Amino acid sequence: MPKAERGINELYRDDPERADAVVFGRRGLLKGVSLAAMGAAVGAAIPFAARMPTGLIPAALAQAGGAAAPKMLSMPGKAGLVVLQDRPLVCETPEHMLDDEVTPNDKFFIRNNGGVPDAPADPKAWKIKVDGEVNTPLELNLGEIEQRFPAVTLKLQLECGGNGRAGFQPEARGNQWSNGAIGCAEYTGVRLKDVLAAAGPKPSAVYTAHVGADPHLSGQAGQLSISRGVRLAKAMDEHTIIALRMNGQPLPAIHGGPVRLVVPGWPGSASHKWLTRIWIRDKEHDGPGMTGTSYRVTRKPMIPGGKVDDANMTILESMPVRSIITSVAHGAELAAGTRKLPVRGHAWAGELAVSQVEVSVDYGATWKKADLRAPSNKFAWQRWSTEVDLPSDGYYEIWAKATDASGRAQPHVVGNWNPQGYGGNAFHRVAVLVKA
Ligand SMILES: Nc1nc2c(c(=O)[nH]1)N[C@H]1C(S)=C(S)[C@@H](COP(=O)(O)O)O[C@H]1N2
Ligand SMILES: [Mo]
Repeated sequence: MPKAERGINELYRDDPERADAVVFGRRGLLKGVSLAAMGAAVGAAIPFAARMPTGLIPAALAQAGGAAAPKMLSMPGKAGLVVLQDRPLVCETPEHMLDDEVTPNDKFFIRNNGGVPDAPADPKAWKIKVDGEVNTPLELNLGEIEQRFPAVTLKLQLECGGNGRAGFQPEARGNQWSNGAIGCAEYTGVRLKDVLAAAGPKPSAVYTAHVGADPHLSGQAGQLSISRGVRLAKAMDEHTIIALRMNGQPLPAIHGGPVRLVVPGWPGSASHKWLTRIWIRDKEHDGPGMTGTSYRVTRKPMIPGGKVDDANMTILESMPVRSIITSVAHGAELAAGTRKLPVRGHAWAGELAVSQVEVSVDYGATWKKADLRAPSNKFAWQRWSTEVDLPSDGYYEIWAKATDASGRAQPHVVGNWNPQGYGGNAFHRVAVLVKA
């Protein structure tokens, strides 16, 4: 076993041969001493060891990771999320805490790039400006917005563009999210398209630019911590909303209260919090988070860790297909003799619907099709469920694989390497131990 202070992923990155030697005993077929060594490492016999690809890091070891136990969030109104960063505050929801059909406010992940603005004394007086390439620039407070435009309530997935980043090899820059930078809450607000229609986009209008009230970490006034935008067509989608409520409550301050955008299916960074201005532009927006390698993926694959060719980078729009297992926690211990295990979770695929979810307990040698529900509205995640057979006691990994409506499935390992690690959507793997 590697020393606890050195994570197995780190060891694989720095010295893959030694890592293999530590985990597998030697390269080659998993048998004899190597198998016994790995079984000891994961704490049990591995019934499907013969089907385990050589070089695969057992999930139990991979996610045991580094030295320190994860730091848990302690904040009124929030559950014990895993803190990835304090300043700005970035917190991930462990996958098994995402089992609810609709993600409650307390369990929703947090991704700030700057500070949190002071809560307004009178939320209804909070103003939003719409200007730029429009015939009638608007400045409306939230009271006026609610009065003037029809209300809409939708369940919408909000996923950070970097969700799954921890799977990139070599490591990609940024917060090392597992799969928990996702939530699907029920938001209430007005359609952005109704507000934009009232302003009257000019023929020159092609892109939005989003501005919010969160202070930059440098303390410099006027500097934006992030300002992204989307193509006008996405802004005009009827599921893109200006949200004032989350799960029936006034939008919590940490999630952008009193008002934010929700631009579902695209990187969460487009869903601007503490919204104060929508600037309509006659070209692609170039604010912080729009340029260089930010929120960009490759057109053609690049050499992992290699030199970036700017011309090969393109803005990430629809998020890729992903599924998570939410009914059983990673590292769960099940009673000896457990032979059937109900498994369920959620799946989503950016702009697309999910067409199929499959589950494997034998390292992908065989797959079982899960029951998959239709989304309650477009851009809501989809519930899947099934039951798996565990032929004996021992160590298992449950793998989930979703396929989107275009036929594209999640890969075994993260591909499409890009410098900031977007779109990493490898299978979610959960280790369980049926205690002998
Ligand atoms: N004003 C503002 N809006 C923002 C951000 C931010 O830092 N400032 N972070 C963005 C990013 S990167 C994500 S993933 C989502 C996260 O929303 P949440 O904190 O409600 O989960 O908010 C987006 N909106
Ligand atoms: Mo994000």
